Amino acid sequence: MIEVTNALSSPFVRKVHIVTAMKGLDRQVAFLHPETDQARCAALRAANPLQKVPAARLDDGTLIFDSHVICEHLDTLAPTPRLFPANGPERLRTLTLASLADGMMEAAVLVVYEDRFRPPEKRHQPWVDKQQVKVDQAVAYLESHVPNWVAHPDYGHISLACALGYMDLRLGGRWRETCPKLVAWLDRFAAAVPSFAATAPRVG
Ligand SMILES: N[C@@H](CCC(=O)N[C@@H](CS)C(=O)NCC(=O)O)C(=O)O
Repeated sequence: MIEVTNALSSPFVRKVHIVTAMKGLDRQVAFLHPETDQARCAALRAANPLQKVPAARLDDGTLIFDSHVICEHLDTLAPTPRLFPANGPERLRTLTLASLADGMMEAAVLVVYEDRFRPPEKRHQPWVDKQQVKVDQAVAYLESHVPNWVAHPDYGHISLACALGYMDLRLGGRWRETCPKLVAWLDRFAAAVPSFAATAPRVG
């Protein structure tokens, strides 16, 4: 059984949940619950020198991270649907979209952490604004380059959906005001991938 650190509102963990569901791997992947599996969860998280979630332990004890590596490994465990295209332009497109989405999530997480971990007198608004600009530029770019899929969404699309879901949760969904095409895209994604709704983040 592959063990994965869970977190109720992490968009990076959500990617792993969605890939697990799309690949039909629910019996091979166990998500450690942050409350009921507290000790195992903490140990697995601590085993990652970066102390971030998600991290995963494979059957043979191998520790792997981060969300990209875990998702790419899961993709090899069942043949369909193929979520990481083989080498070539398709793969580059998928990975670049996923990197853009990861960058949006990282910037948004930093905005959240500024509030959560820094005392009010030490907060530096220009730095927060700089992270927000990254998010704003990314959604503006995506609104004019709306990604598409042929047979089914792939890892890049999954990553983008999780990034937009996190903007809804933590940044008040403001991207929706300026990005009608992206809003429609997310609705299409949700209709194509039922595990997106099933993994809607809980505040925590
Ligand atoms: N590049 C990592 C990012 C993971 C990440 O930033 N996770 C956040 C939770 S959403 C975390 O563990 N933060 C704790 C920390 O930064 O110390 C991935 O794709 O898994």
